[in-house]
Amino acid sequence: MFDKVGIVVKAGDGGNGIVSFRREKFVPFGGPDGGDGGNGGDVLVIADAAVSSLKMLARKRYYRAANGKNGGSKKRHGKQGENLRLAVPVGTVVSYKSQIGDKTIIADLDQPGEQAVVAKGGKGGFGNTHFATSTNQAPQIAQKGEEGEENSIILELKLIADVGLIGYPNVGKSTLLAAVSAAKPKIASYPFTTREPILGVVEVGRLSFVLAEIPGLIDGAHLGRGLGHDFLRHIMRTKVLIHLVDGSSSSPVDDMIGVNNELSLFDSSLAKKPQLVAVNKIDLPQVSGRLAEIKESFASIDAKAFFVSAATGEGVSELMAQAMRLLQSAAKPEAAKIKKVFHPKPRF
Ligand SMILES: Nc1nc2c(ncn2[C@@H]2O[C@H](COP(=O)(O)OP(=O)(O)OP(=O)(O)O)[C@@H](O)[C@H]2O)c(=O)[nH]1
Ligand SMILES: [Mg+2]
Repeated sequence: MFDKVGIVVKAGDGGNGIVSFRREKFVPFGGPDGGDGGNGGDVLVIADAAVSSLKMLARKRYYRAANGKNGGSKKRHGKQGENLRLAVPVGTVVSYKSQIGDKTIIADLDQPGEQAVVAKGGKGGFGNTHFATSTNQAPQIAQKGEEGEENSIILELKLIADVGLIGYPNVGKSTLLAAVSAAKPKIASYPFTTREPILGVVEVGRLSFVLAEIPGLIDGAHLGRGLGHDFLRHIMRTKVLIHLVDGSSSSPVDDMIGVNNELSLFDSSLAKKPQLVAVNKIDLPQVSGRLAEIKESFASIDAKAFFVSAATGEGVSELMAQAMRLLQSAAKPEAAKIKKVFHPKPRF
């Protein structure tokens, strides 16, 4: 898999400025005319819809942009070093890697054409023309070009899921994902078992969609609490959400509202995503004994919930079928956006 690639990028060094003096017939003391060096080329990462994987970039470890050329006499500027553009798939996240291995995200290239400078080219040095003063009209100094930046970067391709599986910790997201797909997430009776989004392919008849467990959503997630922020960005890309709540909680409906609040605090468009709510763990007697009451509490806020048991599979296939239908209708407006082009026939 090439969904993560680490490379080193080096921007071009700036060209040197030079020391030079005008030499003309009949001008005994020509002034300084040393030109400036050209800037070194930058290294950029650019999202390209025609690129589908990071495989090509993984072939090399070191990438460098061209150096700037030195300045010339007669105040000639050195040529700029050409930028190096590395094309990556849309949906690539770019981070710097520090020497101790820490990662800092610098760009999330979501849209075709979006780009990020990952190493800045060095500035060209000044030629001696810049150093002439009233007392020193024949400066013998010029500036060296700056070195171009060198950085270790990590490129990660975010796998884009169609459906996000959200909910507070420990509600049974992993259990549900394991029940409907071949994914094998760790399941345990304590919160934060899942620490990174996990994907699985769900088959519904002849169709399928990619379901992602989004872990770590707690109150304050929009502020970065829990495993918060990073994962909320993942949900931005999904088209439909399955919102799982624990039927054995004191108030499943309040849990749903709590998580939804976090979503809208993070980004109002998240709260508007089509969402299916499912009350889980209905196999437990303390849950099955109060189904009517839970149903009533959802109805009182005009919400409808599915009732499922990820453990026994009850109600699960209906939930997935509904997610598939919702996904199909969510995908339709995209198709309608394609404009028809009419080519009028030429008249003779
Ligand atoms: N009885 C019962 N227990 C369930 C059901 N679904 C999940 N559980 C249990 O609930 C606990 C949490 O399940 P997980 O699937 O790990 O929950 P999660 O939402 O993925 O939790 P985190 O990843 O830790 O946030 C585990 O002990 C599961 O066995 C269910 O339908 N019925
Ligand atoms: Mg989990």
